[in-house]
Amino acid sequence: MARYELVKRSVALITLTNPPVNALSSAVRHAIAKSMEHALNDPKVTAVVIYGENGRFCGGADIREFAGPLRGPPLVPLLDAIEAGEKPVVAAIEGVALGGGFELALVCHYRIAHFKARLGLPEVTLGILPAAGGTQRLPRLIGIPAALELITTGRHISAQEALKLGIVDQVTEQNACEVAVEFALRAVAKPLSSRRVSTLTTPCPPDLDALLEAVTMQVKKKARGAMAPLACVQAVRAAATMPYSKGIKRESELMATLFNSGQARALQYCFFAQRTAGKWTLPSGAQWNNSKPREIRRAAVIGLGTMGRGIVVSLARVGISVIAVESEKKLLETGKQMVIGMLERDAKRQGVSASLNLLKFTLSLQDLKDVDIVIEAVFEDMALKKHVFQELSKVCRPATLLCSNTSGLDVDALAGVTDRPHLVVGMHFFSPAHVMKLLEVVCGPRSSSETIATAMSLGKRMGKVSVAVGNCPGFVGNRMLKPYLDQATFLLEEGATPEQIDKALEDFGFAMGVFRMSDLAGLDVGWRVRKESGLTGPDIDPKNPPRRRQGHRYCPIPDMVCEQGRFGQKTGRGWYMYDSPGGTNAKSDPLIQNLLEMYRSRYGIQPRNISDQEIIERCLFALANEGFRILEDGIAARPEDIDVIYLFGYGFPRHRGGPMFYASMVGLERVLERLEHYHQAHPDVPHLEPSPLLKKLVACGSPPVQNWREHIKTMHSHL
Ligand code: T1G
Ligand code: NAD
Repeated sequence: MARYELVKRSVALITLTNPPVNALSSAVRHAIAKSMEHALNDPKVTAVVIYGENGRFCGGADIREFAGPLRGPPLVPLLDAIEAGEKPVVAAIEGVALGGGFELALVCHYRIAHFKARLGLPEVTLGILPAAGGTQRLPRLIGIPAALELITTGRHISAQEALKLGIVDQVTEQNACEVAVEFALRAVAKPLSSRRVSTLTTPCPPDLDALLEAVTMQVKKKARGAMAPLACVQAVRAAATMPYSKGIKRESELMATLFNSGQARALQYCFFAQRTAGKWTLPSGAQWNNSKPREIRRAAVIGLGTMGRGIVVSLARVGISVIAVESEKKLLETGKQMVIGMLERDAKRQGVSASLNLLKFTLSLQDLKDVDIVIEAVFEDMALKKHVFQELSKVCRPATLLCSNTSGLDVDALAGVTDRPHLVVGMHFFSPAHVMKLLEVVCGPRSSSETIATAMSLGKRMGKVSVAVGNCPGFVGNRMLKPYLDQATFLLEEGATPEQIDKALEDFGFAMGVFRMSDLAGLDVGWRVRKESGLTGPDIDPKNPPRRRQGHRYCPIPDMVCEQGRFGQKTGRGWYMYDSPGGTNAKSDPLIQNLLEMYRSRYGIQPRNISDQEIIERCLFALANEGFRILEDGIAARPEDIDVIYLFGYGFPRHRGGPMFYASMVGLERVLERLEHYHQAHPDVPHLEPSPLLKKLVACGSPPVQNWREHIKTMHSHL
């Protein structure tokens, strides 16, 4: 777990050897303690270098050990002893120095970083805080404002930024270990007292209280209910106002509160769920580690609308050449200017030149003969998409992969019109596609494992979190959205307002409530879908009871809003009003209040007071209930996949873990009981009826979410 060797006759080189990230497991801590003791006691040793094997210094505490009792030497006294030692210790940082790994570097007397290294204290993203002295040492080294920013965001910084901030002493393009050994030899004669960071006085701005107050407000607003960022501010305050010996106690108290919280469990679950999602498996036995993706060098994107532009930018950013196709000259030119603008802004931010030579814009599909992959992003219209796929089938060489960015249409129906159904797969990006991290890879029944592997790996290369899902209307994310949206509009009928519902969801932690989100996405999109599915529009049979469609309860309020030309932010009016079309500042609109009142009186609905609890339960339990059905249907392979989709695609609060994890935290029995209650009250709403899988899990004693798979595996997989 750590190798000890003597180099240059007098330097003890301690190399952490715990792949893949040299996490500080109990065995590693034990090995460091023994090695340090040896080095400090051996008279031949004049200096020490700490290094990590395989070009990775250290990824911090071993998160997998958090679930069990602490074993092995605790980190704080171990690190204090390294700092207090009488021989200079130099950290040779390559790859990453994160969390406890960064804290280990902070107790070394000098830090040398490779120019590609990244450093940071990401504990806050795991619902905890840097608890091995990080909140006390970093402010002493770089001052309160910079330390607050790094600790409360968990942001990784480059070696160059670390040098500017005074965190590292030298950045090198050579082997950091070799440079550190030479550095250590030169450090032997120098006094160490000023190099012990815990003994430094924290540089404090004169207006410390005002600064902490302002940061607390700012952090609170961004945290949306997460506790860890605020605890981080309190810990840094201790570094400013207390001696190290007291500050470290405060850090430990705050950590104890966070460590046992549901939020920390949720955030740590998210960390592993994200990694689990990459490990897709098909019933055929093909999976992430036995299916080879194809190499993608040249891509094409069809349709340069909202989605196509972002997809082109995401591809070009990672060095893939792209041919972008539009249907009309004017649209092609507009799309081209937008894409170039986005790439130029990118390049300006990074201080490099935009990779515009990778791009080609055309009106002709004939130009796509030689591409490796095509991503279609034309209107959501099956006939049009089928036509495009038929054309592509004729034009592209037989090995070209054909992908669709459809939000919910049948990917297999598209495969069926081509000469290569095994090379067809859905690549469902989220808007704006150059920003949003989620990619649903929609596996049709005929998609080959190589095709799926290629789409998953391309997504990863584009910086996306890719999740493999089965093919059904709406796939996973949009299929679950329907019951969630329906509940929100039913609650409007019954007496709630858009403001109240949004506030309840935002207090829960959503980035945006459902109505603000709909205004942003555009209300016309759903309206078109409802018209196409025969739920609204001029062809509806007037004999239909007014608030029922296809045998179920139906709320026509969203259609009424659209009929008034209110499509959301883009028209300056939607569920809210905005200063102008395209505005983002949502204000309550009395016209919507009137519309709701008139609607209720027209249908004789007596509005009632609806509690925030009911809003949360109805919206979120309906959402999770559909998630259970998706698992039952084999459309998602694991609850983790569903949670990752909601975290990265729909703004679900990370500190709640995702809809499925949240249901397990609430308690499956309670979720079942509430769904039964609401279904009894609303028997004409099928999605409130508890799913068989939920009932089954409750009957099995409500196992933790990581064990649900055992209860699902007998069911049919569409993946
Ligand atoms: N503990 C346990 N496992 C870890 C781990 C860790 N710290 N970091 C990574 N892994 C596993 C990961 O689950 C995956 O496993 C494999 O390593 C490769 O990871 C005292 C309390 C370092 C930037 O938050 O951010 O220190 O899926 O796929 O893309 O104050 O991993 O193969 O089975 O992510 O190259 C703080 C977390 C801990 C860093 C590498 N540290 N790690 O990214 O590979 S708390 C962190 C990362 C702490 C102290 C406190 C990234 C990475 P598997 P990967 P990667
Ligand atoms: P959009 O209307 O903004 O753009 C579609 C573009 O395709 C238009 O510019 C149109 O001119 C072009 N086009 C139409 N037919 C064409 C053809 N034959 N050849 C070349 N170009 C053609 O639509 P959008 O929002 O970008 O959606 C595109 C696809 O992405 C749809 O399938 C949609 O469901 C899906 N999608 C949209 C979102 C979203 O939030 N907008 C999110 C995920 C997926």
